[in-house]
Amino acid sequence: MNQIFETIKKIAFKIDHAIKTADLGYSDSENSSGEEQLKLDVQSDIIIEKAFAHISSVKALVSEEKEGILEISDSGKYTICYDPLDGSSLVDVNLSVGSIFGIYEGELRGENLVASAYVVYGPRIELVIATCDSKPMLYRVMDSEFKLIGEIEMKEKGKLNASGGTQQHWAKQHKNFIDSLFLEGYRLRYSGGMVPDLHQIMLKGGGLFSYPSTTDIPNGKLRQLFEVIPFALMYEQAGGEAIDDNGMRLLELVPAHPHDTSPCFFGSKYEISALKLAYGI
Ligand code: P6P
Repeated sequence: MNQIFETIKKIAFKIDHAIKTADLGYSDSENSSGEEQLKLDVQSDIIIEKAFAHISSVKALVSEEKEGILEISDSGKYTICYDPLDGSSLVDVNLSVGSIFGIYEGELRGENLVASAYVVYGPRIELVIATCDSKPMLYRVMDSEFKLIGEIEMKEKGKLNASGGTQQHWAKQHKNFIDSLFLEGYRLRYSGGMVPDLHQIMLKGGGLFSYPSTTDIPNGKLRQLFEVIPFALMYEQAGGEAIDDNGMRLLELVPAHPHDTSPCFFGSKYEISALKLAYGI
């Protein structure tokens, strides 16, 4: 597993360089969710694919930017599902973006996630790694190398409210719940980048990130294998919770298709309990 984490550190430097130097235009292709791809999306995907191509512990790769499973090695143990550059459309307005990695052993489902990692490309490059046996560990680049900063632990109750999705398409019960948090004094912190938005809530002590089922996207927007399940491990290991709109743990998701999405709620225990009450789940 350490071979994989060390490879992710090398990937982080390469993608950070690409972000700072690449052409921010659109390629003439679409990803498997039918979204237009930036040249940077394609370039980031290639960086990751090349980096893992000869790592002996890697069995296969599944990219959010492509259909299908790329077999790497029959003797490999882990399948890495990754979003090479989540929120990439924010690069051209100079906001933080990230890469997300879910490391699975066996069938691609929540219960088989053994570790997850994400990189934040912001004013500083930061990396967070969590396994099923550890709290999320925060690393920060200083003097051109990753330095361990420490464990991430969320408080029981936070102050931040990252409310995703188009508000005009929210269910009434969701709007009432989100408004109730603001009436309690929560502060809106939402950039449209899942990685920095979830990173901020974890590091600033807690709160709630929500991307619900909406009338225009009933199954939610965020992808189970590449985004939702990897962050669910992060939040649970940091002492928080991660559930869907039925109250099921996101780590119990079983995607029918690699690009399936799910409504998702990540937060401190207080906020998730309040959401369950509001949703009657
Ligand atoms: P919306 C970025 O496109 C992304 O996939 C996530 O990074 C982010 O949380 C979400 O979409 C933002 O979606 O609909 O709020 O703009």
